[in-house]
Amino acid sequence: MAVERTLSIIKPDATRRNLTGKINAKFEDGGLRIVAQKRVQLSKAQAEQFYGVHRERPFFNDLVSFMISGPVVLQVLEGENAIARNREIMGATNPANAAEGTIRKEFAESIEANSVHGSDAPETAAQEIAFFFAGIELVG
Ligand code: RTP
Ligand code: MG
Repeated sequence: MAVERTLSIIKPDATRRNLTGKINAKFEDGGLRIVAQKRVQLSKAQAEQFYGVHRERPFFNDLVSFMISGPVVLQVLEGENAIARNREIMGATNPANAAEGTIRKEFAESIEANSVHGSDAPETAAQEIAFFFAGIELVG
């Protein structure tokens, strides 16, 4: 297994409820290292571009509105098999289907307000990290 990096976002429903530390503990306890982290307010244009792959989906406008409804925490997580590992720690997109002990099972409010984002493949991880972070901000 290779050491990978993945882009994580703690979403506005979670920052609003002050859950950043509890979510970070799940990542660290799960074997991932937070190698970069910053709290920002996304603009509408940034959220639309980030979720551009979903532009034609019926939930796109709601998703963009939700993602700019408050601050998010952008993170780069590093570890063995980090992309898949992170998605295991997050749990299924819909919290109703998420396994016990996962972030979404414990914290998500709905299929949309589901507390975290994680990249889904090596190519998207590299793109998403480069979208939000400069190389100098990544300290392994
Ligand atoms: P993410 O990209 O945020 O890590 O989540 P994911 O891969 O598990 O889910 P994806 O299919 O990529 O969807 C992106 C985000 O859109 C919202 N969503 N809403 N209302 C709906 O039916 C619906 N479906 C998806 C969620 O916030 C989801 O994480
Ligand atoms: Mg996704």
